Amino acid sequence: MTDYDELLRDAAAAATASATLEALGQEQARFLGKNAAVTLAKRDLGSLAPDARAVAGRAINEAREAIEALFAERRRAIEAEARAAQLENERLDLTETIETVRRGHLHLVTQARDRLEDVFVGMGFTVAEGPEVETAWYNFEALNIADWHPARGSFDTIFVDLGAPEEVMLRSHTSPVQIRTMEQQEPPIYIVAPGRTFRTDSADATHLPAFNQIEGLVVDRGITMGDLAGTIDEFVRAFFGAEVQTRLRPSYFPFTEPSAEFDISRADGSWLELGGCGMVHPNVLRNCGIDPEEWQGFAFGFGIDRLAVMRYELDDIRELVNNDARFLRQF
Ligand code: FA5
Repeated sequence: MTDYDELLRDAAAAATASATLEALGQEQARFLGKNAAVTLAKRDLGSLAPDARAVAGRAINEAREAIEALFAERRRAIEAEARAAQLENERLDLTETIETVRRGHLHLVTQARDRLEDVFVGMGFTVAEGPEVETAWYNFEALNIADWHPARGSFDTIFVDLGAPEEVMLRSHTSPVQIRTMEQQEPPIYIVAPGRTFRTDSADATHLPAFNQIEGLVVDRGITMGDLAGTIDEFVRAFFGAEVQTRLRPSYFPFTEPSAEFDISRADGSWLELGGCGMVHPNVLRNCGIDPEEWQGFAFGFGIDRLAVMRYELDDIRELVNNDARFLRQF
């Protein structure tokens, strides 16, 4: 019996020392295989007397079961370790991926447009909109630009192949929204209309074929050029800061009389053209069923993309549409 106690201790040590299933299998064969002590002892039982045989047989079976239990337990332990190691290996570390996800934001032209709307809404204007595809009536005729008028040529219009020739077009300015508003609303009118406009202009440092304008229109009693100048001055200070100055220069637009172009001052003392403006021409008021003897108005229109170029001191207006994320991310 003492032999088996020692055998069990040896078997327990051998099982514990086995680090892999393969090593454990080899040790198991050594303690339970056909040349193992318990196997050989069983074979020799026949040579014993019947009484002794029963006692020895029971001892051998107990020893064998105990050794089998030892190896089974060790096998489970090794398998559990292997599973734990595999799980650890397969675990995904997502920390880095989450950290590199960037949030998008509004394009800087959209930011400028939103800010312009806020400034004008703060001054008592409401925001109006019109279609990007227009008819000759809204884009030209109602604005006092008859089809023989040379000013039509200066708008470099993109026509749509629909209806009569040159009858339907992508709007070349936001001024048609003036007409649509005056047709639908009774004065007094105080609106701004931002939106996309299109011309056959080739893209260069200061031009885009598709760009954005914002139109302003006021129609009320007793409106003068002084109201126009004051409104532009107030808006420019709200948008650019109190140190920026404005000036009006005489100019010509068929839909305003008198007409002017307005400039803003730059840090180096030079002036930069922002847009056109003037007192709404009596013909335009009449075209919309408004009596010019009773009502007067002023209007202005300028480029939002050019405004963004000035505000963010960009070298080239095309930066706005190149969609280079490294550029856009800065604003
Ligand atoms: C007009 O479009 C007039 N409708 C403005 C107006 C409205 C005058 C109301 C009087 C009363 P003009 O063609 O100058 O005017 O364009 C106005 C502004 O749009 C320009 O000063 C410039 O800022 C911008 N602009 C014109 N063409 C382009 C272009 N190709 N790319 C970017 N901005 C442009």
